Amino acid sequence: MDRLVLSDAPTPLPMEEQHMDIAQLDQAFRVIDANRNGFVTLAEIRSALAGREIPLDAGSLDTAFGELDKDGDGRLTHAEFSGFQMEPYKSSVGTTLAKLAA
Ligand SMILES: [Ca+2]
Ligand SMILES: [Ca+2]
Repeated sequence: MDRLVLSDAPTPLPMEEQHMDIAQLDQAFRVIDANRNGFVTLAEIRSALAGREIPLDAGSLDTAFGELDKDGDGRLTHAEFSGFQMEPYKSSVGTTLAKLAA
């Protein structure tokens, strides 16, 4: 078997704030997806926040969830969930959800 040479591995990206948000939301998705089926529901988000006693305006969450659920199946894929890193969702609830990664 040939040995892989990793001499041309890409250099890591600088740790900018934007990348931190993406990494945190990524981790938050895994925390929220309690049954690990690859989707997060509104109930899972509420449960995760309640479990950590993180306050979040329910109306803002409902609105953001509904708008990010592009196919309207009542659950967010990882791709749909990543919309929380963009405005206006980032300011309304995305930053709060990222706290679940801590
Ligand atoms: Ca789930
Ligand atoms: Ca969906």
